[in-house]
Amino acid sequence: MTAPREIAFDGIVGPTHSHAGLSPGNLAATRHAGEVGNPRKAAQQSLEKMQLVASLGAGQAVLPPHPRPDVDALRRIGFSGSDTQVLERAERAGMLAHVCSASAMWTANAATVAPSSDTTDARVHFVVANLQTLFHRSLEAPVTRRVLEHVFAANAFDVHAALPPAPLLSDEGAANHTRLCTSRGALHLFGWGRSAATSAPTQIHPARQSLEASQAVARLAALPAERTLFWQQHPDGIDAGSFHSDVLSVGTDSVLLLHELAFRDAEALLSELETRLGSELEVVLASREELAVDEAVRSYVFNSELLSLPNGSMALIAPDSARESTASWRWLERVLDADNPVSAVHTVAVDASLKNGGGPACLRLRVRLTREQEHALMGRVLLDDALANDLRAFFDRHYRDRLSAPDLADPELLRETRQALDELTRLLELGSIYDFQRP
Ligand code: SUG
Repeated sequence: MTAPREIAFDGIVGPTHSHAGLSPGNLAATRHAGEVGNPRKAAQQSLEKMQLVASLGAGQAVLPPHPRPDVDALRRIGFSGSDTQVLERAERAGMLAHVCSASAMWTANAATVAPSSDTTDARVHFVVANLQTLFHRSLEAPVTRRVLEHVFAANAFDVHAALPPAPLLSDEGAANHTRLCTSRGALHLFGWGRSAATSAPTQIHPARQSLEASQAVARLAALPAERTLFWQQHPDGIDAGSFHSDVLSVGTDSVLLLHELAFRDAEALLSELETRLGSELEVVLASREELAVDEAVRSYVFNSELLSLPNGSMALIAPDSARESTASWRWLERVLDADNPVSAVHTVAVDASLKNGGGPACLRLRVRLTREQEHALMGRVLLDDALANDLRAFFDRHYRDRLSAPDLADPELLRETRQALDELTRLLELGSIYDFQRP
């Protein structure tokens, strides 16, 4: 068995990317509600980010978008008639935007993943996230499951269905999960926002992830108890706009970067981590004085991708909004100066995604695979230059460069998006994965 490497699976931005303000507590999404979207630019920006990651020698792959508008979901909630009538009726009832969101692009919320090196049965486990907090995101779970079952079909992988969709088991996937690893072994840190015992910890914004869900995910993922740690997100952090723990923290292997308000009682967390992982763990903590929490959320500096590169160093892929904030940039410089493997910061323009509250780290699902497991992947999903060129041409051919709320009811958009996704599944050699492709 060869040493595993991490592959970032990014969600290809769907052709209905727009700004509908669907996520309370996600300040960027709320702030940009109603703006005209540019799906083509959004898709190209995220592809450029993926190409940067691949050019650094890190693993990069793609997952396909979900079919939107989701006409079947509208039928399930009582809209009837022809597809055109269903779209019109849903628009009049104010329900259309919910079934048009391209939110599956934020694959950090698709599932939680545990690599075979850490699980009791030595398989790679995926637990699909139920995303039950928000209607538009809850629509993702069945399609995510089908896509993951398709790509990770080999026996080395185990894809679990999402947890039952109830507030008690509210699960937002890997956005609340960090795998740290030192010579003492791996530790999976699960951030959670509320539990049955702490029913309403926040004052302003909803806490999405429940402790009960995180525990269920860890059980399903076959992670032994000694490899897990469950820690509460700081309620003040959530109230400041950190709806997932990846808005105020990022970590991988022996490095953890976090804001003081990412987790409750940061000092106790760090001392527990040191007990479990030893002094090899390198932590850089930003205090409120150094970086005000509002500014950290606005700049999305913690929502960077932290990559372990083949030469043993690490690089951060930060949103360019981090450069525009003096305090955030100064903090990044401190990360670079500190005694840790992080030796470079690259910034990327992903503003179309950022306007909906999704930075670089939201756009990828980290999957650690051995070479053998990598070879067992189905479909043409690993990004190389040829695939990047094909995707770029595909976006140019099929994606609009302007999409406003009234356009969502256009029956032509439904036709266009189905045609595009049908072509994309062929381009990615995935076969027929969507309901609309099945007789
Ligand atoms: O769930 N935004 C997403 C952003 C997800 C970010 N993911 C991570 N932090 N990992 C959300 O709030 C907004 C869509 C809109 O308003 O049109 C949205 O769903």
